[in-house]
Amino acid sequence: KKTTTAKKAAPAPTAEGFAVDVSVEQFKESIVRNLNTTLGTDVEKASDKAWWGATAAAVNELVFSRLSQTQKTHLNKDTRAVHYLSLEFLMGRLMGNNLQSLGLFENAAQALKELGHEITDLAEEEPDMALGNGGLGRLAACFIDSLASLNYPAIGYGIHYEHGLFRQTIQQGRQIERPDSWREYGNPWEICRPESTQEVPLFGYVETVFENDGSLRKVWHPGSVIKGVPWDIPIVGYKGTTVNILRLWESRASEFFDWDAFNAGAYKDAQGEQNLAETVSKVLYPNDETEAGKQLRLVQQYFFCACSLKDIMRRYKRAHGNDFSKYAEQIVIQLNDTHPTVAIPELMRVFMDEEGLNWEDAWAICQNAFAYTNHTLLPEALEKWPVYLFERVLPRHLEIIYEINRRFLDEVEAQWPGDDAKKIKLSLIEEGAQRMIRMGNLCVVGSYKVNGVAAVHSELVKSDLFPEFYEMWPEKFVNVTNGVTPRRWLKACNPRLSSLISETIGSDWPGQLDKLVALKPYADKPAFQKKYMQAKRENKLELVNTIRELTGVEVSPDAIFDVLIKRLHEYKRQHLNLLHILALYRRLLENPNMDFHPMVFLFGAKAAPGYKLAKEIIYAINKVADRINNDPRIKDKLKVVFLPNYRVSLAEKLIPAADLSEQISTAGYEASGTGNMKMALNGALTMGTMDGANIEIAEEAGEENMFIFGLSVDEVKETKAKGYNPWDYYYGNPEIKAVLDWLDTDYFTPGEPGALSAIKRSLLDGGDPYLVLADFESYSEAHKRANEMYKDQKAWAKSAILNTAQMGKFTSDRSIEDYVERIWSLKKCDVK
Ligand code: OX2
Repeated sequence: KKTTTAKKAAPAPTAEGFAVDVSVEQFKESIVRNLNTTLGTDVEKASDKAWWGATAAAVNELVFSRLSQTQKTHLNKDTRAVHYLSLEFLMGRLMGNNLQSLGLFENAAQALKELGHEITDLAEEEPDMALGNGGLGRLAACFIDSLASLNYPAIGYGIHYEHGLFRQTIQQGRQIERPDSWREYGNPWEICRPESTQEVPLFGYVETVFENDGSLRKVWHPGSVIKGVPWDIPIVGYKGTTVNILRLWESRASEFFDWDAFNAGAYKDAQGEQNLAETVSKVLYPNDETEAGKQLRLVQQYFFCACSLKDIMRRYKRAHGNDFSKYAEQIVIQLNDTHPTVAIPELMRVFMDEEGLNWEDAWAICQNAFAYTNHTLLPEALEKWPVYLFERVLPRHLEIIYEINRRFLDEVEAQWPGDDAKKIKLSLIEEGAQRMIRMGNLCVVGSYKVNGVAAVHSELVKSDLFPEFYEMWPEKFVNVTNGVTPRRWLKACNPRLSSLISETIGSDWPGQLDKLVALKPYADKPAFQKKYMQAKRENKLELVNTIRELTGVEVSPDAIFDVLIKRLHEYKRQHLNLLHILALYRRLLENPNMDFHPMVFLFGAKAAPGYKLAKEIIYAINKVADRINNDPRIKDKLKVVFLPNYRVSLAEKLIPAADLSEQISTAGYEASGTGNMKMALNGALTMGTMDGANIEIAEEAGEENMFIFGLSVDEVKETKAKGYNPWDYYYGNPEIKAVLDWLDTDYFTPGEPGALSAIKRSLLDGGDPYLVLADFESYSEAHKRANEMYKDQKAWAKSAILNTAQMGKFTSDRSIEDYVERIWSLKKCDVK
């Protein structure tokens, strides 16, 4: 019998502590064998897609045995585990990351080379797994990577969307959304587990049953039942010992759901339910930081929470039977934003209606099992559900929420006797023409910890968002500053810099990012500076090619690459950058010999399909880009590029090539940011406001190695309190007036004057809610400092190196250790 690579390799960890050691020859053998036996093709006729698939299969041979081993170990040791509930996991591609985690990237690349293929080319065959919108979803992906890398028992729960975030194309400057079909041709990384299918009830009514002993019992008679089928994605920890899973639920029609309706002749109703069942996991809501407010979204939320809680319960009962006294000791459920809040009343329902616990016991367990992460203070993102929707979709949960509220308002009364205004403000139910359930309040009441995602944000959560809750339960509120996985965001995406770092200070930094401080002494060594800047330049050269392929625009690697990549939102102020570009253009037109180092402004951003102004900003960027890039008068000094379809795999190309990292949100609005960390780690200097994690980046990297500008959080509040008037800036600063008036002409949209006016209107008539004009001048000054500094390549190199050297804090491994210490109390569990 043939032995597989996995069987040969499993017992042989490498000297550096990687779990498996696979030689180039073994890898070749495995790829070719999988080409034949898994892909059903051969070396002569295989397509690139097949080669990629065979390589993935070869990786899986190594991963699956570790996966079973991990699950066995966790079961036997019956360890406490974290269950990370998130409606979004923005995973990107998995091949590079899995190979890096196994320590096999070089051998795999060499094996493929000897078989006639470049691993970087084959990598392009993998579609991004874009099951998230932006920072919140990508954070979840970094966290499950770190949990596995640190050997913590953990599972991620989410939805197996058929379509992830839309694919963006740009036509005549405008964003067009196209469906994303990431698993059209199958996905080798996921395993279907039909044996763990769950059923989810929906709709219907609640019956009150009077028992003989005088007590009441509630019985929910659902109107329909849908099925949740789990798909598991193995999450390979760095060095490959722990392989946790991400479990994503796919909705299907249940076998029994429609029989009653069907037999009664209500074929159409039955069909309707079939449709619902299949629609639930069809598509990710493309909103970032905006509440969707649609029934289907509520059903999505309940669907994955109910499936996940049943899955957790099944595992719990296997070890503890019906003794729930250990539940909160063994299980912590982290709510990634308010999206999974309905898990709180669902767990209450399960304990009371299905397991027969009384309210007090059930509530005590719940309150010790849930913890909640807040990611934003934006009012439009704070979820509220109309009571009537709950009544229709989840009638039993509504009753439970009312009872939670009744008991909670008694506590409010005890704290502030007779203060009805407090009760109105804190109630889980917002009264009004349309009564609403406040999901944020429910989270705070039902969780034992509430955290913000950067120091300043966590303070604002206490002082501005939930001040009374903070007064009631001060110890509930903690901070955990975000982080990013250095495996993906440095080691895998920037091999040039990674090799240089490893040659210089050793190769254990991907698992212990603090070690990067050892680079500090090299920051002013000319020889190291040269190598560091050489790596940056080669990354830029590669990006120059990507830009040409994607947009046809030709840019020079000698220019400063200024990168602004994130979801499009007014508070992130892409339009501040755009106005400044217009100002530069104007200055250059007036004085083409102006002392100015050439710049390339790179943008990547998707706008929510219904967010009009965001789409207008994308249009304006593209129109301004057209005009500037084709203006021979200023030609080589300024280029503007909007890269279509920004996503994880594109970020991996932009970040290593960035010189300047634009982090220019209105202070107080960007909870943390994580792109800021990724770019600083890769040696870009931050152009930023004192907002979110920028503040902590400045503490680590030193303000002198950044370009800080703009109003602070307090100044923003003061400015608004005083009554901010954008017209003062319009009339007070001729340059601001000139660039805004430019938008009303047809200079950028020939024959169509005013096609870009929406931006000007939002800033003047709209009141400029994000203080773009207030920060313009200070932004422009900061850019002058950056441009000046770039001319001194040594000074620039030194600052860039000091950024890389001092980003150790921002590994998601540190974030996870903070969660463990402040919230989760997990123990590491070694998998042998
Ligand atoms: C984002 C926040 O906007 C961003 O600042 C943060 O870094 C990220 O979450 C991860 O914590 N949707 N996305 C976010 O918040 C919400 C809501």
